Amino acid sequence: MKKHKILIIGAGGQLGSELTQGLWQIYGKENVIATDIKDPQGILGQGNFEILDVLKEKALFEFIKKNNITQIYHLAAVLSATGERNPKFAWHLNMDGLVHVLDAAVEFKLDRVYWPSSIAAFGPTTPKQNTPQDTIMDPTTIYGITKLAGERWCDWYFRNKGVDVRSLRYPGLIGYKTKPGGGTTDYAVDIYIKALTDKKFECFLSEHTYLPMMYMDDAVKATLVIMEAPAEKVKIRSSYNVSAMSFSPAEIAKSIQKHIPEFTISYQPDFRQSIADSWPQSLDDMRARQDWGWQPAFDLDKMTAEILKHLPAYL
Ligand code: AKB
Repeated sequence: MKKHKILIIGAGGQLGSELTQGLWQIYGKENVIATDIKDPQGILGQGNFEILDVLKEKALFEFIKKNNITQIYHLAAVLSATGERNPKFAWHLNMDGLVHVLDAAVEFKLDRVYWPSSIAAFGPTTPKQNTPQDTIMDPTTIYGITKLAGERWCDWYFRNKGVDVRSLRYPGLIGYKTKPGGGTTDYAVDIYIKALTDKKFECFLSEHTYLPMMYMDDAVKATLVIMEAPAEKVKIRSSYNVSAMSFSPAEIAKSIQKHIPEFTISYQPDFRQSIADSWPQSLDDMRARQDWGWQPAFDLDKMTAEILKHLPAYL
């Protein structure tokens, strides 16, 4: 059996740090190198970690060669809210970083590559309920534009260069081990922290803003399952819809109140409201279920119970 040597780019982020732990468990710390542009914090502290900037193509290629890398998880990206503040840099990192990785996959004949897309690749005229896999995609944020373009790059490298690239359109990801950075769905992480520390939360989205969301354990599971799937089962090479739950700020507040009755929420929508309003409210992920057996395990109340149990140790 071929030995895997895995490189994670952007391992210090919210998804990266938990995915790294999952990969360490499966493949062993010696076979999984976590990298980012800054020293690791928190849960990445005791692993195989190195500094690497995906925008430095030559250094990236040298790193892959020196370490005999066979697979890359490329997670480094600017998210939706931050991307609107610095659109040129979001384009540079999100696009050039991806193309560097895909070129490296060709050059070093990598076994496979993982790259995340997002619900942000959809836009205001996309059907909002049960958004189909194949539908109108007219993203209005620069982040969403890079995700849609990135999907097309992945599909192009698969068809024209034979790169075995796999991708998921993540909903908002909710975890408690690391803080998120710069996303529109991040209120659903902060709300748990504030529920425990202040017993109140001011939300930057309005009360009934429905968005698709996913608990981090499910996101890590979906990522590992699609990466383990035999190549012939991965029939979509742009990116798969994956879904777990949808809720509004009012509903997550109610779920928290079942554990912390005195918790209160208020609403002060800002520029992120129009980003949220341009995204789907729920997704049809039938293709992921049929093609490679996707099945989420967490709904809103199960996730809330889990987070409120474990989060205090991380505050
Ligand atoms: C964001 O809010 O920008 C991200 C996403 C939905 O991709 N969490």
